Amino acid sequence: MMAGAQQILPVAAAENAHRTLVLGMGATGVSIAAWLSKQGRSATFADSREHAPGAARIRELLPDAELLCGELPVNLPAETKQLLISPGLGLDLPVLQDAQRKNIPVLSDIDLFAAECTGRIIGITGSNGKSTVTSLLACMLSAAGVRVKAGGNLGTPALDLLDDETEVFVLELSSFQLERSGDLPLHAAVLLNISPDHLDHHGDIEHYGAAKQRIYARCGFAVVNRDEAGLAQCVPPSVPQTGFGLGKPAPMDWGVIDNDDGQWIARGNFAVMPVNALQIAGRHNLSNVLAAFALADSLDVPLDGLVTGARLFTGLPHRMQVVSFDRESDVVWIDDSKATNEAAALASIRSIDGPLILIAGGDAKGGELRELADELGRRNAIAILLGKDRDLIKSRLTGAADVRLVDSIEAAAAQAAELAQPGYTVLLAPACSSLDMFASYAERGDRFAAAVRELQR
Ligand code: UMA
Ligand code: ADP
Repeated sequence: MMAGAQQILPVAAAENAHRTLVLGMGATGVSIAAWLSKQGRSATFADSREHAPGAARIRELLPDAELLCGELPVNLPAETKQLLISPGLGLDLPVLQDAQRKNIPVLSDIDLFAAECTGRIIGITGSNGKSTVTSLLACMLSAAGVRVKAGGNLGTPALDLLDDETEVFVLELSSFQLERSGDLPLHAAVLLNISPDHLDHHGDIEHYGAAKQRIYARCGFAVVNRDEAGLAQCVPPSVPQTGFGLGKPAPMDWGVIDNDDGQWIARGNFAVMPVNALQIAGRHNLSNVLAAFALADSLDVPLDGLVTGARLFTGLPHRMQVVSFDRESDVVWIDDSKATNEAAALASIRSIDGPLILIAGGDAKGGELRELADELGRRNAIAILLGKDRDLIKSRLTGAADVRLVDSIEAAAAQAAELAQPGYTVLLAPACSSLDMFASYAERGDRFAAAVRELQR
């Protein structure tokens, strides 16, 4: 049973240190420990990993907590009154079934956050663009004079953001977090897009989409991507909607209009800022900017401040980051290591003109990658593949692209340097997660950039 935030155990009812069971001792588990510690409470923590990354920190925060490392309990410890679950754990755990049998509420850190938060919460989900829209919106609101904090799946766990001064909390919410939370009381929310990702966990796109659309369940304002068919139907009928899309907008929506001096971001007919004033490139990023404006529209915030923030935003690392433009060889090297699924890689590939060498591969997470193969075939691109699913990708690409297999990101960069001709772009957009070979997408991107620098010495 996933419970709503109103069922959170009151502090007074939790005097017994071990009435709360927390599953997972990663970043979320540590944030829950810090939150419990501030309330003078404790808990039992469990993690299936022998060396759970947050165990030492939890021990510091809660010296009397019971820590179970190496396997998860099958049944709830006696007296357990609530169970808190981290996003990385599956929902098929026997202990969750035990909780359901015993009618014990199962909550996420986001439920705890929402129950305690005094500011307005804006929720952002989608298969791609979440981190960009979350950071961009925070940048825009900050430039407009709003006291704002951003976090959640972005990196800083939601509970670590809590304070009484912040007016707006912008939360990136993953499908895992939404699936493990009750109906969240969000001031405004957006589901940016849905494309296949994490299918190894969710089973199919329907279950994945169902988790994501939960973001709208209890929101005050729904922001809807008009360019993605079917998303408007995910919003409950009673919730007001503002739309955004890359075409000419309806009167209250956000979109793009053509003026004498080029394309402008517009609300209805009102031209707000020129598209060429943005520092982030590609149509997918223009869509992200429109989403951020539409979300900000739900707050009473001066528009010129928002425009300043949008102009200032230079993008996040490992998202279409130019790591080198070598004038001598006339080759551009781009790190888009955060393109961890097919749709993200396609958006990036399509924002680049001219001849292309794509470095891809890793863990495809159950993705099919057929559209990627078609696109590379159309582009007559060269594909350099690495990682766990390189053979799967190769089998999709056979005949469609010139394919090379390598064993490391350094070898991929070296191979690309050999093949690149003047005018080429070398793009790292793996369409896969990095975890089969790297600690994170960031490490993959950093190693790529270092290899490129090394080749140019
Ligand atoms: N794990 C175990 N056994 C356990 C608990 C966890 O093997 O008992 C594994 C999980 O399967 C997972 C890893 O440990 O592979 C981390 O899981 P976790 O629940 O402990 O994760 P946290 O460290 O708490 O980090 C989570 C988010 N991670 C996931 O959802 C996997 C972080 O998003 C998020 O920044 C953080 O909470 C704060 O909110 C990361 C992420 O990769 C960036 N998210 C996925 C994505 O963006 O695609 C969803
Ligand atoms: P997320 O947090 O959802 O993973 P990011 O903002 O970190 O999204 O962007 C990850 C990658 O997804 C980018 O590097 C880019 O390749 C792609 N991307 C970003 N925004 C979009 C979008 N609106 N539609 C499709 N792809 C996108």
